[in-house]
Amino acid sequence: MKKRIIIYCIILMALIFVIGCSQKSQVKEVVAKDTTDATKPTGTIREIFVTAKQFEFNPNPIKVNKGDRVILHIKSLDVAHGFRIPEYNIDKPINPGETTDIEFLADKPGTFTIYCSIFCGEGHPKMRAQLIVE
Ligand SMILES: [Cu+2]
Repeated sequence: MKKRIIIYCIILMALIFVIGCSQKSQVKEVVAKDTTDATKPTGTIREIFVTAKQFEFNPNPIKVNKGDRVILHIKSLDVAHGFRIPEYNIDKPINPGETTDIEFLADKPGTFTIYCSIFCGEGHPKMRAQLIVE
């Protein structure tokens, strides 16, 4: 008699266990949709060594791909210059004898003018280069 009750209990527990396991998860898969127009980072780090001298930047143009994380190492070969790209909110002095690092995400495609922002001599107003983000 006692044995039968124990067997029933075991069967009942096994039944509860099987039912519990067969319940399917009702969690729906959520597909994330990108609703922004912002350029996604490509994950590429583009390191470029740039020199500044009266009255040019090298290389020119500086070419990167849209979405690249760009790291510029800029060195002046003569006097103090500035490195300015208004559309990217970049404006840094380039002091002679040291390397200035500028890092940014190239999230805006297009051709942008790079200006020297520190007076460096008579050719200063014409000291320009181009950044091409494609
Ligand atoms: Cu200048």
